[in-house]
Amino acid sequence: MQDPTARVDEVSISRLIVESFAADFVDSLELDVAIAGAGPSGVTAARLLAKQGLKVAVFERHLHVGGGMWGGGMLLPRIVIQEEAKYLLEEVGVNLKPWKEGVYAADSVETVAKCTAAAIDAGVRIWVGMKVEDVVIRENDRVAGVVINWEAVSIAGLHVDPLALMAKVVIDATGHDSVVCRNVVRKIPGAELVSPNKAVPGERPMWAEKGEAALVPNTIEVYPGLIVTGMAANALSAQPRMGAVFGGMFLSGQRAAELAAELVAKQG
Ligand code: 48H
Repeated sequence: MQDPTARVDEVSISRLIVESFAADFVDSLELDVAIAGAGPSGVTAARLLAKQGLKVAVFERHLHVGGGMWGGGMLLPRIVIQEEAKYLLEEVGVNLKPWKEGVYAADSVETVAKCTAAAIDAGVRIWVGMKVEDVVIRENDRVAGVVINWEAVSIAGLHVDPLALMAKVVIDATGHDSVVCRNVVRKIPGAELVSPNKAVPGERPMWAEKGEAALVPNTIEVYPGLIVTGMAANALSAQPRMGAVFGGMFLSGQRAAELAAELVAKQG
């Protein structure tokens, strides 16, 4: 039998990595939906959209996906899930342990792994180490794509011009900082999003039940072509944080997917 190590000389390794990356990345340049942030809301929205056959990519600034899930509650790797969101986790194979009526515990590592794997299996491309630093606009300032750069470039403080790609819809799933929405408010005169004169007020102090209840109603198209989901939605509408309860994040991701699918359909 041929020695398998003989097939992997340095040039073929480099060629494979560059060519394989280039082919997939070029395929991500025109998307139905571009999602900033691979936390629970972004990955759930991505999976549900890809399941409908839409072309979806997620851009995550870190090298790891999962956002705030890994650390559970204060580094104890458990997250709390309510009955209403149970099926969104069960359909990707997460084991939920009943705790009291309508409330379950999930292992945060298992949840990240299974949600991510299911999204990839549904056809989502997840690009890590890439930060969404701006949006592309078209007529009437409609959001029409994202501007991306390596997170390592911003950490190093280098002046490197970005790349851009087009998307029929952009979803801000960047969590507490609502990065994409803040950027739109800062750069587009008159873009007030949901709160006149106080465009991105930020989240309010903790009130778990109120914060959870606010997530789905605040998952909206905040600006033409831009949907906000997850913690970013609460930050945008001055709603409370909720600690390590995550049901609302998954349900908000589901709502974002519904809205995005409708907008994509309208654009044809
Ligand atoms: C690309 C970016 C950029 C950028 C940030 O924080 P997340 O987990 O967000 P959600 O909303 O899906 O979930 C929120 C939840 O994790 C949480 O924080 C809770 C429940 N908090 C309650 C409380 O009381 O504190 O994920 C956002 C992701 C992260 O992975 C970021 O690295 C990433 O977005 N991100 N990716 N471009 N500009 N900014």
